[in-house]
Amino acid sequence: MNKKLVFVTNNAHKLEEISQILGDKIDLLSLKDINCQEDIPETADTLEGNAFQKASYIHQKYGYDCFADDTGLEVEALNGEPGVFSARYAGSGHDSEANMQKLLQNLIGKTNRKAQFRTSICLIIDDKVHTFEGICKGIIIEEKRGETGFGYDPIFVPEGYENTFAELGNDIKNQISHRAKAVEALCTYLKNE
Ligand code: ITT
Repeated sequence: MNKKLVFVTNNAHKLEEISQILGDKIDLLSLKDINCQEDIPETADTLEGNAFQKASYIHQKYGYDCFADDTGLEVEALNGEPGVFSARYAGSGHDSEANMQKLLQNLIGKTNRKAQFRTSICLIIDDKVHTFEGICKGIIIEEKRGETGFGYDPIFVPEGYENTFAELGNDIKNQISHRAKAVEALCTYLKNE
């Protein structure tokens, strides 16, 4: 029988991406599936801390094996900003348009456009905590391009490509992204367990 794992996220895009990457090896449950409707705290000051906070909340309260991810866009010329604040860079509420505009403003006149998406996954299984990481390096372009994906995808061009994540589409994004790499490490662990 497949292992049941809850993915602790309220982001439907992330749920879709990860279920595509995991395939049918795992029975992936959403927060809806376990009837969890509350706001899960995410108040740590690191990606690792937030992933742990989200996963341990569900593990303690609902008793499921589960994992959570936290992702940030780290921009070199901005000393790693927006990083852990990526979702609320332009204020509370996940307004991707406002977040992208603020980032582009802050990069005006900067020649160093290097950035990376970093994902930290925290898995809690059989009462043990495991952490996995995935990084995707690239650059921030000057104007949005493309329609697919979410968040900062229209302004991020991954290394080795000329198109943004939002132009490349989910199939390519899911082969090379930060989240794909972190999930691959998670899958390798689950398979060898
Ligand atoms: P959950 O905490 O409910 O999982 P979230 O939307 O808050 O969902 P994160 O904290 O992991 O997700 O991500 C913070 C923000 O970073 C997110 O709102 C997006 O704006 C951005 N982001 C995350 N992953 C991304 C990706 O693959 N492509 C583009 N932007 C991304």
